[in-house]
Amino acid sequence: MVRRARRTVKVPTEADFPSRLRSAAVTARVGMWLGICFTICFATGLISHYAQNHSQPIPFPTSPSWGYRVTQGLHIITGTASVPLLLVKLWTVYPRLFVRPPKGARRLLLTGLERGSIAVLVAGAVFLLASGLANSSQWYPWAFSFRATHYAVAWITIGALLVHIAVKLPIIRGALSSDVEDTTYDRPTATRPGVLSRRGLLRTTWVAAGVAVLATAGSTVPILRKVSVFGVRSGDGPAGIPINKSAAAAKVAPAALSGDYRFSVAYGEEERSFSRDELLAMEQRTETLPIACVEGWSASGTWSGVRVRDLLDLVGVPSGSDVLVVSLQESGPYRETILQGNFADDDRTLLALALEGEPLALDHGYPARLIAPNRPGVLQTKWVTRLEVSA
Ligand SMILES: Nc1nc2c(c(=O)[nH]1)N[C@H]1C(S)=C(S)[C@@H](COP(=O)(O)O)O[C@H]1N2
Ligand SMILES: [Mo]
Repeated sequence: MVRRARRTVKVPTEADFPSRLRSAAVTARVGMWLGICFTICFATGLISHYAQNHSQPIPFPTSPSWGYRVTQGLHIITGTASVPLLLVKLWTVYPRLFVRPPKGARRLLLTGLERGSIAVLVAGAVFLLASGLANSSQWYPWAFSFRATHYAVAWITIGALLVHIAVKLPIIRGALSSDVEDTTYDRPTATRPGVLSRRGLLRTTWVAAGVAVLATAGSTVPILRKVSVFGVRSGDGPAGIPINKSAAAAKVAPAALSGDYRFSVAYGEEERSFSRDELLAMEQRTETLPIACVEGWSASGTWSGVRVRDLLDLVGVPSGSDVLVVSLQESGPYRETILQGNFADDDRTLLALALEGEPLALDHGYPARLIAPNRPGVLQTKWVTRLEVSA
């Protein structure tokens, strides 16, 4: 029998990380930009969450029509830029994990609380960025509701971030107000010169964040499309507008192409029904409005069709009423949506029948789709068959 040699596992100590690049002078600078990105991402995330709520005690505005396009574009761009910033920041502070806990119950407790809040912050940030990136590449490998979970974790993370900034404020201020080469806030054992200078590391970090931004922004900013390797769906699709869910994926093709298609508008018992040709015979309006997907891409189109308010007037729907928009889709979370009263009453809100002068493509919502200004893409219901208001 061969006796296994006993192996000793050596837990590293912070002295095992001697690079002077791992300094609070670097951490604070990267952290400041990470904080700015996180704040913009949080604020635009709150806007997006509110815009998707069914009930909006303060009505979400319908103007400017491109508002959601900008806020959601910023959300995805700042989120993506945060990935390299977070990685570099974690790299610079990583050795601190191996600092031996202090003696004495009080100091141990304080250190425990501080590390606990950092653990929450790091776990929250990693979750938000990873789930957000997966979502923007249309990959949903989880069972929970993305929106509810991402929203809840965002609040926890922003809380932990505020605690973290408050605790570190003296170091942050000291480090930011002195030169990046200053060693006041360095660990005593971090003295070995790095492969880069500190300025070199910072410059590389900004470039990495810039590349991440350019690679994402093309989903929203047309001139950047060519460089946007992450903007998977930019620019393709009929009339230059990407397709989110195809008619085949939504299993609506037979119903959408059937000669039996009818569109109806109902207010209580009052109801009117139309074929697509009858809709085309009504007064047609044209509006240029963007589709801005929550996943970050957006594109502007010129839509023609019947004004939703004109349709509601046919059955006497009072102004300000919320409208249920029903699609031909038999299942799926976006089968039906609520069109809030102020959106239903806006003159630019259409039941679109055409895009860029051509009949709507099946994948863009043929025979008819909703298009409203400043509305999250996910609520721009395709394959619409009914507008309904309860009396
Ligand atoms: N019925 C129905 N409408 C829908 C969807 C859907 O899954 N089902 N997806 C929505 C989403 S998430 C977006 S971003 C837009 C995209 O519209 P497009 O595919 O015409 O670009 O359609 C919306 N309308
Ligand atoms: Mo979307």
